[in-house]
Parts: sequence; structure tokens; C-alpha cells
Amino acid sequence: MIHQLIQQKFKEIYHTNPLIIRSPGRINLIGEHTDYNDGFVLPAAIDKSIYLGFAKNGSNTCRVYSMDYEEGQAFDLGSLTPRSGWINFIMGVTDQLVKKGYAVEGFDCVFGGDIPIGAGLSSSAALENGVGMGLSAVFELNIDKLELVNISQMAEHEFAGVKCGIMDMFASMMGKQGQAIRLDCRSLDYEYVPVNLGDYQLLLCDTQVAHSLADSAYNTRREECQTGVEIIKKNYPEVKNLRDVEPFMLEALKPEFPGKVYDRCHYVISENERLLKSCLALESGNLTDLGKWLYASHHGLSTQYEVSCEELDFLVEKTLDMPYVLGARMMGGGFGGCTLNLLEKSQKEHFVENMTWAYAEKFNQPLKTYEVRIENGTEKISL
Ligand code: GAF
Repeated sequence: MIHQLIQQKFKEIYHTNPLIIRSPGRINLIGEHTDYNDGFVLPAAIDKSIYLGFAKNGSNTCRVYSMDYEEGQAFDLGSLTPRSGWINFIMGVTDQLVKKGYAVEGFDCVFGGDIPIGAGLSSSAALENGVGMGLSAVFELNIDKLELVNISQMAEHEFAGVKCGIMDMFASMMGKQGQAIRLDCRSLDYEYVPVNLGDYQLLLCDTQVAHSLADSAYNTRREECQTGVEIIKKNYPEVKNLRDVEPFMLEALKPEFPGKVYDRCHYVISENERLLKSCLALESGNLTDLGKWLYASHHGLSTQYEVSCEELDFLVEKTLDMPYVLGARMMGGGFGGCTLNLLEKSQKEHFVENMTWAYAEKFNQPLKTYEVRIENGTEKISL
């Protein structure tokens, strides 16, 4: 068990017993690039997690060891400025806590886990949430979960330089076994939606690529959406964000949008509608409809929002002639990472074999597949 390895390593390096946190990655059923547009998302925490051990060390220095990178780094609470690599996520959260006036002192930490890195399963949000909850527990700060989610998001903005929405950290923190979270990213109202798939299951296909333009393109998409909102607002002052835009408003102003802005806005507005319909489909057990919305979501992400890539498109298209697959789409920010597939359980092996073979033939790259269970969010665990 990973948490036992963490405990062992902690004792070996720091000669004391840690408090242990488990913080999971996430999937998102549908509702992509809608979170920063005040829209809806439908994510869930998964059974792949980061485990973190923490203890105070009575100094002003924070010492952190990554089991996965087999590397230790340290920083002082008085000099919290961004570096590169994994330490940024830990420094970023510590920095937010300090800025908010929480009484954080020097600590020791060991972390490691089984969330595939760079696969779009939000290992960074899991790490940030784990650090927030761990430090809150060790220093008895009593920070509530929603505040921790905000802290993680700000850490990502300020230390990782990605102006991400709130979905990843929210899903990782608030997840509940067997349920997806239907989150309104404007009000942060949320409800749990049971994911009962009967004879069907979810399976992820990992392209194992992470194209380098992902971060810059993410920030550009945000700006394009904002440009759209500014234009629409002039005619419809009640509009605060794309969430408030009705399709007729977009059509009426179509000639006024520069470049790709119309397409970007059209995608976001349609994706919000697809999400609401997907929730109904899930609630009524109509998985065939759910599958259709997944395919439609991918089509929009690929052709209108343009955040897919050759590898993701290939994997989704490949499933179109597999009658036992109800739906598939790219998941997360895009430009690599995983596709989410909804398929008949009995065909899983056949599916994996076919996809692996086809992917290797086309890209000369291995394909990894992951079965995921929907699990609880970030939590303290006892050993
Ligand atoms: C990334 C971001 F971090 C999320 O906030 C979200 O925007 C997602 O891309 C796209 O839906 O995971």
C-alpha cells in the first residue's frame, strides 16, 4: 500500500511518524472548458490518489521529498517565489496560506502516488489539495474544504501560471464514492449524481502525449471567451458570462466576433446544454443518450474549441465502429492526456486489445488504459 511506503520513508528521513492524507485525481464525465465560463461541470474523484505524510519540524524551513521523482527539495517560509517542477504546487499552497494569515510554520513532507502524471487526471490539483488539508491538520488551522479548494486554485494561478477554473480541485476535494458532482461553477452550488452504469463501464485511454502548447492555449481560450462576452454585453447588458448567453444572442451578433471567437462561444454554450441533458440521461439510466452527448462534446472540443489533437481524435474516431462503445471523448484541458470511453463491460478486453494495437500501429507509441472507480475526495487517513 502506498501510504505505508510513505510512512516508512518519512520515518527513515525525518525520524518521526507523519499524519497521512489521501488526495485523489479526477475524471470529468462532461462539461469541458465550461468551469471558467461560470458554467456547469460533471466530474468525479477517482481511486487513483496522491498520499502525503506531514509533521511540524519546529523550524522556518519546509522539507519535501517526492517518492516518484526520488528527489528532496527545501524552501524557507520567508522566500516563497515560484521555481519549476513539482515543488511549485507545494510552495504555491504554502504561499497562499501565509498570505491569508494562517499560522504556518516549518514542516516536513513525503508524497507519492499512483495518479499517472501528465495524463489529464489532475495530479496537480490532488497534490495542492493534499498539501492544504495536511497543513491545516498539522497546524490545527481548521480550514474548511471550500476554502482549501480556493487556495489550491490560487496556487495554480500564481505558482504554475495556468489560469485554471475550479473544477479539478473541487472534484478532488469534494468527491463521493459512486457519485459524480454536478457543480454550478458560478454559485458553487453542487449536487451528487449517482453513476449507475449497469452492464457498462468507464475506461480511460491515455495517449501518453502532452503537447507543449497546452498551457498557453488554455489561457488564450479563456481570453477568447472573455472577448466574446464583452461583445455580447454591449447588446445584452444582463450578460455577465457565457453562462448567461442564449443561442439567439450569439447568432444575432455573429458578424461582430473576430477570428475564432464565435466558434469558441458556440462550443461553450452548447456544452452547457449537453451537460444538463447528460445529467437527465444519467438519472434516467439512458446511457445511449449519454454516449451521444459524449461524442458531441468531443466533436465540439475538436472542431470548434480546437483543444484536441491527432492522438485524441484518432482514439475517439476508432470507437465509432465499435457497437459496444456508447460514447467517447477527450477529457480535461486537451492537447494530450486521456479519452473517456463508455463501453459494455463484457467487451473490455476486446476493446483494450483493439485500441492498443491500433494506437501502436498509427503512432508507434504505447497506449495505456485505466479502469477507474469513483471514490471519496481528499481525506485524512488513519494507519
Ligand atoms: C483543466 C483545468 F484545470 C480545469 O479548470 C478545466 O478548465 C479543464 O481543463 C477543462 O474543462 O483541467
